[in-house]
Amino acid sequence: MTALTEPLTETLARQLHEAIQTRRPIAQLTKSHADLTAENAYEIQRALCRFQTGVGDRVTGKKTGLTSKAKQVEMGVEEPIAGYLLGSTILGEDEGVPAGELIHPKAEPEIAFLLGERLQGPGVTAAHVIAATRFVIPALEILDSRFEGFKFALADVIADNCSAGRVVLGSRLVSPAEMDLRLVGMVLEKNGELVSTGAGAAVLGNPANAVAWLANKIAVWGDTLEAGELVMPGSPVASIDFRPGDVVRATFDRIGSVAARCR
Ligand code: OOG
Ligand code: MG
Repeated sequence: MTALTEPLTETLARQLHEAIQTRRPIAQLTKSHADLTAENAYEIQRALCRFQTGVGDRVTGKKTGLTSKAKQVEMGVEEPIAGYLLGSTILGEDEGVPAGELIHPKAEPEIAFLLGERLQGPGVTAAHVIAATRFVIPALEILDSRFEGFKFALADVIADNCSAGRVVLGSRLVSPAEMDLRLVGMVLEKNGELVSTGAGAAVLGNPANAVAWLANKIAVWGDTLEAGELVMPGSPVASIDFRPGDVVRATFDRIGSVAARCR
């Protein structure tokens, strides 16, 4: 498919917006539009963003997804993806994550980047990212696909803003300037039991590479990573189910830990 007609882009974005608001999953868009391209899907994503910011929300960050082998294998999609983060979806550790506002949440650990300076592609490298990052923060991303069964193809998950649900931020802020983020080890626990372990290098060789990839990717349609924005570089490990009563904790060497409770 080349360009989608304006009405079709809006119609598909509206279906996703309604799925988010009503917490009712929909069929994959690629089931009825088999030839949907990644470019079509980014247009749908931008239309979805306009719907969400049109009802009072605000973009306060950006995200990547599928930047590690573990995540690509988990979802069966072998390409990194880019999306946005809304202010209303960023939570502190003590708030608890309201499952009732989500369809079928999953949790995954990430090293969040809080930018002190703007990053505008093309030509952004990991070194630029580290220089522009004020702090890294231990974080859990709570994913929530709007598609039935949490299953999707590349174009579906792009249109669905990369399954963005909530982000839970820890309260410790560390400068990454003197740190080798590749070597930051991570332990993921659920309800006190070890689930998986990872390291920064699992995310495109270095989570800073994922942020650089994102800055260069969104430059294609004239977007930038802004000073003050939060950037999620992607999880080094597969996500885990997150149901009411569950407590998930991620501990990162030198960066600290973050816990999220599903309520
Ligand atoms: C897509 C989003 C993936 C990550 O960190 O890899 C993502 C999904 O798995 O539903 O956020
Ligand atoms: Mg993620």
